[in-house]
Order: sequence, then C-alpha cells, then structure tokens
Amino acid sequence: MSALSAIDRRTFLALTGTAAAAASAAGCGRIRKFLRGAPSPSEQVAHRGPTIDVFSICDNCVNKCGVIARVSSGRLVKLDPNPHFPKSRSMLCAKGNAGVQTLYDPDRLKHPLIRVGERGAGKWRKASWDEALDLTAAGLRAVRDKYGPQGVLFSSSEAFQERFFRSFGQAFGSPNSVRHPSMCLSSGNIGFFITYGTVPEFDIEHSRYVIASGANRFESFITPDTMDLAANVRARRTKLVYLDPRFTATAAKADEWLPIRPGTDLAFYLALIHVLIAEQLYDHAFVDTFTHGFGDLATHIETYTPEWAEKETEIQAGRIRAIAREFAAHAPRAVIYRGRRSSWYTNDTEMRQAMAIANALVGNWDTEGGVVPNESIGLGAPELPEYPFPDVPRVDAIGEHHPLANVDDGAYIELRDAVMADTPYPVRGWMIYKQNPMHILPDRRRTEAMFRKMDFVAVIDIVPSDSAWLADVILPESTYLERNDPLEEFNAPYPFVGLRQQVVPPLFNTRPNLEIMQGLASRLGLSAFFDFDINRYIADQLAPIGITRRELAVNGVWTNRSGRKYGATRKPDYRFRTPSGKIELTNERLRRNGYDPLPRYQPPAAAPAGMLRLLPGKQAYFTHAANQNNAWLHELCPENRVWINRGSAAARGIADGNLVVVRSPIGEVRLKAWVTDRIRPDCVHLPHGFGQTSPGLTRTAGAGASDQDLIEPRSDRISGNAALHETFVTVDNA
Ligand SMILES: Nc1nc2c(c(=O)[nH]1)N[C@H]1C(S)=C(S)[C@@H](COP(=O)(O)OP(=O)(O)OC[C@H]3O[C@@H](n4cnc5c(=O)[nH]c(N)nc54)[C@H](O)[C@@H]3O)O[C@H]1N2
Ligand SMILES: Nc1nc2c(c(=O)[nH]1)N[C@H]1C(S)=C(S)[C@@H](COP(=O)(O)OP(=O)(O)OC[C@H]3O[C@@H](n4cnc5c(=O)[nH]c(N)nc54)[C@H](O)[C@@H]3O)O[C@H]1N2
Ligand code: SF4
Ligand SMILES: [Mo]
Repeated sequence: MSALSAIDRRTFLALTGTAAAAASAAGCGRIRKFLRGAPSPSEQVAHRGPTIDVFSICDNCVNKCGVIARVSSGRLVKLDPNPHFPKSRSMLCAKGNAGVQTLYDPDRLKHPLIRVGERGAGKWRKASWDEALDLTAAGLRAVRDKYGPQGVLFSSSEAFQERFFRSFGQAFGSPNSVRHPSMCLSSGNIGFFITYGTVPEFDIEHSRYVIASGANRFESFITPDTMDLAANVRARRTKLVYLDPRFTATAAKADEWLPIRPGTDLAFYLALIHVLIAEQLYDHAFVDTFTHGFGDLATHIETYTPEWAEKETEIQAGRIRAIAREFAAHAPRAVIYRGRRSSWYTNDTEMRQAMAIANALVGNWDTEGGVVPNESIGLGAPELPEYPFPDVPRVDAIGEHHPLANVDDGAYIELRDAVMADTPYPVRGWMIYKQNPMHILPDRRRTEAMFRKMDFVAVIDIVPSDSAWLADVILPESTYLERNDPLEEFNAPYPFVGLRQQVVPPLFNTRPNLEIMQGLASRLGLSAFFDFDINRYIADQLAPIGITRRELAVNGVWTNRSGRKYGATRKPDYRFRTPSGKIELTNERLRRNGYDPLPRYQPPAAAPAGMLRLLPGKQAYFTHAANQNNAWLHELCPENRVWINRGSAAARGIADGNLVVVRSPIGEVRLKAWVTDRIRPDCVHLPHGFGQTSPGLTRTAGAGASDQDLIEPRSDRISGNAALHETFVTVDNA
C-alpha cells in the first residue's frame, strides 16, 4: 500500500463492495440467526403483568451505564436504559441487554468450589462457605508464614467492590497488587497527566472537530463519548477524522478514514504540531499565559514536516496539513481524542504526550467542546485503622523502572517476569478478584506457568473462567443484579453519584465481595478493617452530600449539576500540578526522571519478510474475554476470525473461510480467515477474547482462537503498560 490518501467512506465501500456488510458482524463466524428472524432477546422473556422497576447500574463492562431492571414475580424480565443517568442516558448496548443472561446463565458459579485433582484438571468438590473461607485463610497464612505477606499477590480489575479487595490486600500487608491499567490505559493517563497535571476528559458533546487514533468508539464503547459522537456525526454537527489501519465501524461512520501505517501515529501528531507552529495556527495568547516550554518545542519540531511524516505514516502530506488547519480553525471546539486502551507500542507514553501537546497548542483547555478537567463531588467513607506499611519493596520494582507509573497498579508483564524468576523474592500466593489473568496478559503459556508456580491460588468470579479453572479454591461472587454495592461517583459528563442496588436476591449460594473479604478478615485477625456492613458504608458515603439512600433510589442518580462547567482553571494565576505550574509543552517531569522532555520519533520495527503485524481489538458484542459464553451474545457471534487483506490472502492462497494457522515467535493458533479489504495488507486483526478453554464455559469453550497465544510480552518504556501491537505473525492455510 503506497502513500494512501484519505479515502472517503462511500468511495471505499463502493470500491470494495462491502457496503451491505453489517459493520458489527465483521469477523464473526456464521451469519447470525438473530438477524434471520429468531426471536429477539426481549421477545424471549414473557412479561407477566405489571413489573417492579429497580434503578441500578450495569456491570458488563467498565462503563457502568444506568439500567432500569423490570422485575415480575421475583424474576428479572428485562433490562432497559435509565434515561436519568447522565453518563449513558437512553443507551444500553447489546451486552447490557444480555445482562439478563448473566443472571440466569446455567454455567454460573453457584457455590464455592475446592479443587480435588491436579491443578487445572477440573476436578472440584462443592464446599460450604465456611470450608472454602477456612481453606483460603489457611492458604494465605501458610504463604505468609513461609515468605512474608509480600509472598501473596493481589490482582484485580475495576469494580465497585474492588475497593474491599484492595483494602484486604493492604491490611494483609503485601505491597504486591496489580490492576488492569498496565494492560489498558496507563500510558495514555501518564502522557496527559505529565502535560496537564491531571487526567482530563473530552467534551465530545460540544466538540465540532474530533481526531481519533484507534479509539474505536462505535464498537469499543465509552459512554457518553460513544453516544455524543454518534449523534453529532449523524447530524453532521461534528467532523470525525479517524486513524486506524483497519476499517472499523468507527471508520465507517467517520468523515475521513486514514488507514495509517501501524505504529506511526507519533509521526502524524509531530507533523500536525509542526504545521500548527510553522503556520502560526496555535493560540498565541493561551500558549503565552498557560504553557511552559514553547521555545524548545518549536525548535524540536522543525524537522518533523508533513513530507517527512508522509513517508512514515503513508498519509499524504497535504492531508496532514489540511487536518492541522481544520483542527485549528475549529478550536477551541476541536479535540484530539486520546482514546482509552493505550497498550499499543513501546513508545506509547510519548505518542499520547504528543496528542496532549497538540491539544494544548490550540487553546482548547477547559472550554466548551475542548479538553476538560475532571471534577468530583466527594463522597464520604467509614473511618478505618491505618494499614500496615509494607517494609519490603514491590516485586516488580515499578518505582525504579517506571517512576512515573501508578505504584499500586503495577506493571503486569514485568511483574510476571519477576514472579517467575523469584526476584527479588518468591511470590507463591495469588488472590484474584474480577480479573481473568489467562486472557488479560500476552503469552498464556507463561501465565499458566505462573499459576502452576503458586502454592495457593484463590479466584473470586461469577463464572468458571479459564483463570478460575487453575485455582485451588473458587469463591463465587453474587452478580451485579444480586448485590448492593458501594455508591460510585462518576465524572463524565459532569460529577454525579450512581446507585447499584439489588434487583433480585442471590439465586445461588454466592456472596458479595465485601462479605467474602469479611469472612477472610475474621479468620486472619483483620476484622478491624471491615467494621461496617454495606448499609453503613453507603450511609457514610452519603453523609457529606446530605441526601438519603431512599432519595437516591428514586431514579438511581444524584447530582447538583445540570451540565459541564468550564473555565475554573483558565485563570492566569492558576497553578497546574506540574513542576512549572503550567501546561508543559516541554516536560519537566520527564526531564527530572531522566527521560527526553519532548516526544522524539522512533520508527516501528520493520516486519520480517513474509510477516504481518498482529493488531488486537474489541468487538461490540463482548467485553474482553468475559461474556463470549453469554447465551444471547454467543448467538450473535459464536467465534472469532482473523481479518486478512484480500491481496495478502491471495498471495498465500487463502480463501475466505479457510482454516488457517497463525504463527508468532511465541505460539500458533488455528482459526478461520475473514478475507476483507477492511484492513491494510501489512497487518492482520484478531478480535480479542476467544479461544477460551475452561470446560465450565459450555458454549464458548474451544471456539475461535486467543490473541494471547501469539502476542509477545513487551512493555511501553515509560509507563510499563503492555505493548500489545509489537508482534509479527505468518498466516498460512492449515
Ligand atoms: N491481547 C489483548 N489483551 C488485552 C486486551 C486486548 O484487547 N487484547 N485488552 C486489555 C484491556 S483494555 C483490559 S481493560 C484488560 C481487561 O481484562 P480483565 O480485567 O481480566 O477483564 P474484565 O472483563 O474486566 O473481567 C474479567 C473477569 O471478571 C469476571 N466478572 C464479571 N463480573 C464479575 C463480578 O460481578 N464479580 C466478579 N468477582 N467477577 C466478575 C469475568 O467473568 C471475568 O472472568 O485486558 C487487556 N488485555
Ligand atoms: N464492546 C466493548 N466495549 C468496550 C470494551 C469491550 O471489551 N467491548 N472494553 C472497554 C475497555 S476496558 C477499553 S480500554 C476500551 C478500549 O477501546 P479502544 O481504545 O477503542 O481499544 P480497542 O477496541 O482495543 O481498539 C484499538 C484499535 O486500534 C487500532 N490500531 C491498532 N494499531 C494501530 C495503530 O498503530 N494506529 C492506529 N491509529 N490505530 C491502531 C485497532 O485496529 C483497533 O481498531 O473499550 C471499552 N469498551
Ligand atoms: S457499555 Fe454496555 S456493557 Fe458496558 S456498562 Fe454500558 S450497557 Fe453495560
Ligand atoms: Mo481497558
């Protein structure tokens, strides 16, 4: 593919004849029965008489959208969006609707399980909670006695009850926690934080010009951005410029799709900055008053011309110039949208820093339609004793290797290496909450080896995931529809408080995480850290804002606001939380920590002959590897296929639907090919989350293939975030 110009979407669709292909069905196995007249999910459940409506919050992905649960005779019959919920309003995606099947899934974990055979052999016995908690407490105690509290690793992903898991780990005294950000968004957070002293939001609702790199908002949902962008693009209020080597659903809706050469977005943004400065398109008054280091940036950027960037990105220099001019012309109602998952390449923090700098130059900070600071309402919390301070360093030495990273989140890939090498000390216990390490991390064999190295593993989940399958004890949590959770404070589009409340009582012998933690704490002498129940916790949260839970339950939302507020930080004497007190175009935090203060381009690794770059990504119907087994979602898309460009496929004799073998330096998988023009010829795309193996997941076990069998474990230099796009593969007929 030589210097590709921007391709207008209609021209592209006409050229390739794919206009009829439903964007969201891309790469799925068979055409969906659902579209061929099978009853829709809402028709499958009978509404018997009037329903009781319970306002609550979806938990099928990170977004936590508002729902109204319709309950009839004690049975959940339907989930609808809660229009009062500012973050999601009248939107509930396919996964959110399919939450009914999360509750009624026969594959759910129904009671505690204790392993009886070899680890991973799948021989379990049903246990009482007392037995399971006794065994878990004994397992943790044994590791602590032998290796110290640092011998236990606490790993978890975001959830309203994750706080109780984390405080249990802290009370236990281990410095070793690891969370999903280092497999997800930490480099993006750092790139913006070091520039602004805060991790901002994007006012997509009021933006009239949006540039997005691989932020696949119309398949990988982030509310309210997905809805605001969709509404604005549909109404032709906003121009969307989308960069992605792949023609995603977002590319299909964009005004301009730029099929950028993978790994070169930094060159695009450096050239964009070059044009803003060379053509004097930046906001001079804003730069003078609010930023630091413009002079060094201007010198640094001189050689990064659009002509130079064209060779790297394969986007024509003229297009880069035009986009820079349009971006500046629409400012301040124009944003370079950072996206969420920034676990891409080994230079990701610098790439996101360049995005942050380009935004700052056009003065879109803290204005309508621009990049806006986060705000909070400030909920209360019960007073707790102080946690013991661990007197040993973390096993991943994150403070030394990645001084700008968030210590508690850890650096997962490097942490796994340290655990495997027993350096600087052994870690032999592993507590896992709402996380699926077998699918979160590249190189499943190595993750499985880490499980097998452990003396003791406990997993808290709602289904028998591939990770739960490797545990010694599985502690089943009640699903989000069966629990009362702590209140959550949201900050987009403006600060509000949301309530997740029980919709139906637990169907099986499961417990909310707080009670699981309390059960363990009482066995390990740590009860002082959990001296409350959920009702008391919520009451303490509500105390500072002076409303009652009953008032909050009326529509599940509380806020004292009706819209975003702008400009509080646009005061000349405002000090940003950066070393200079200004927005840093030349970065002093980076300099102080021994890094280059300005983003410097390094080209991506060249593909070895005959190899293609592997790009992972998400599908609209699924969250990570969490719900491919959901009955309704499984029916929509029963397996994944590897996307390969028509020309690349022809060169290898691969026809659409052929079984192919995809090989990388660390492994190989077999699955069907989807031959398409919707991806560049130099890369392939494997939708994430399939290739699950747990026999307990009866629908999805064995379907499709996992990208984690192929991706080489690499990390971003500055943040320690995973670099999931640095692997090359071969594809051949099987
Ligand atoms: N190759 C590749 N790797 C990736 C990604 C990729 O695209 N490709 N994406 C990355 C990203 S962006 C992220 S955020 C991570 C996500 O990776 P994870 O954090 O592991 O994924 P989640 O979907 O949040 O949740 C995982 C587990 O939570 C369980 N669960 C769901 N609800 C509940 C509940 O109420 N209680 C409990 N206890 N458990 C529950 C699910 O059954 C599932 O086993 O993966 C990262 N890894
Ligand atoms: N339906 C659904 N929605 C979700 C999730 C989910 O699992 N399912 N997960 C949630 C979570 S935790 C997250 S972090 C977000 C993630 O949402 P996104 O940040 O949008 O992440 P991905 O879906 O992984 O998509 C990454 C995109 O980057 C493209 N890409 C790859 N390499 C390059 C490159 O070099 N340059 C450019 N410009 N593009 C590239 C890929 O083709 C892919 O389309 O989604 C959230 N929303
Ligand atoms: S985006 Fe979908 S799955 Fe995620 S919280 Fe919202 S409704 Fe639930
Ligand atoms: Mo994520």
